[in-house]
Amino acid sequence: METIFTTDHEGHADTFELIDGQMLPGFEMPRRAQIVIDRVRAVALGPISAPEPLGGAEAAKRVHAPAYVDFLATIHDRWRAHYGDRQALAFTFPCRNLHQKVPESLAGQLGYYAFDAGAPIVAGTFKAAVAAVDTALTGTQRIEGGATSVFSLCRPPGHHATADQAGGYCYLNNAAIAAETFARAGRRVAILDVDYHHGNGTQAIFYDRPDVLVVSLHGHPLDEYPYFAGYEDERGAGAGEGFNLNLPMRWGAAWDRYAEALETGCRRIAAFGADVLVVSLGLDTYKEDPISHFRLEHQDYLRMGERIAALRLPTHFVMEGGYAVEALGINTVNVLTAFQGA
Ligand code: OKP
Ligand code: ZN
Repeated sequence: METIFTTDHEGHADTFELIDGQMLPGFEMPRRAQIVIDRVRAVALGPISAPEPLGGAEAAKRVHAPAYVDFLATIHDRWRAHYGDRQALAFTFPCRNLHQKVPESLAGQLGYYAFDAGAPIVAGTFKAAVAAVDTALTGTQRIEGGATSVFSLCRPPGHHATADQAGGYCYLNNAAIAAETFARAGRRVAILDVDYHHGNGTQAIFYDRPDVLVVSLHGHPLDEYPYFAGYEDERGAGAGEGFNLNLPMRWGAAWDRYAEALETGCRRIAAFGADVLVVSLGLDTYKEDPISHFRLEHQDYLRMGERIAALRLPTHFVMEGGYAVEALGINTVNVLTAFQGA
């Protein structure tokens, strides 16, 4: 399996995030991608290629509001002119049910274009986010060219990003952009999101559409971030009703329970008749993950890769979360090697 990767993510670094009321160094750090690419090399998963320059900033507008992408492109320069070279972070959000104008101020725009204070923006954030989109678009091209699988090693992750809001370490929704690109090429696309957190951005982007199936396995919103989405009764809207499947699990889920949900999700994908699969590959379901509460073990990721392979679909793996950094390479590449060997 080919891996698409660039070091352009490295400028998205030295972030701080609010954890339980304290500002702490961000869990979503450059070393995550480094340890995964190291493991890809160590097991000789396959060739490693740089992304093609596919115009990720413009292509992102296939799923994102143009004004949101333009905001991301310019916000840190504007921020830096006032506050110096430190991170910009949303901290005030629109009130429910009030008419929302796009503010002119930095703080107002940061809040308008975010749903939480979990997506810090530093000088290198936009370059990294666009490189991640180019990575996912290059992966998509490989599948369109006939590859049966590809691994897009994107960083930062994307699945929380909505059409016009950053949040949860996410800015541009790499997997959604890949899926939309497949859909525009006439493919019948399913997205399987196995990240520990509900992919609220991906869900929202495709919620009213019957042509892209979204299946997500995640920590139950009663327990877990993003708290306001991910319930089982969110099944899609209008023409999209029945084309969103949420499979939430309460804290403590281990492989036995997880495997049942994965089986349900995979059967739905087969019934949908997908001809291409995008996997939002988050590894924060691991038992040692510092911000998560499932109990998967190294070898469970082999079973995950085998089950996904049994769908017999061209499969585009797109990197999402996973914060037990020292284990992240093994867990990620276990999914991929088992898929490849199946
Ligand atoms: C991004 B991805 C934990 C706070 C959680 C946000 C987590 C974002 C995860 N106390 N903060 O889905 O891996
Ligand atoms: Zn996650």
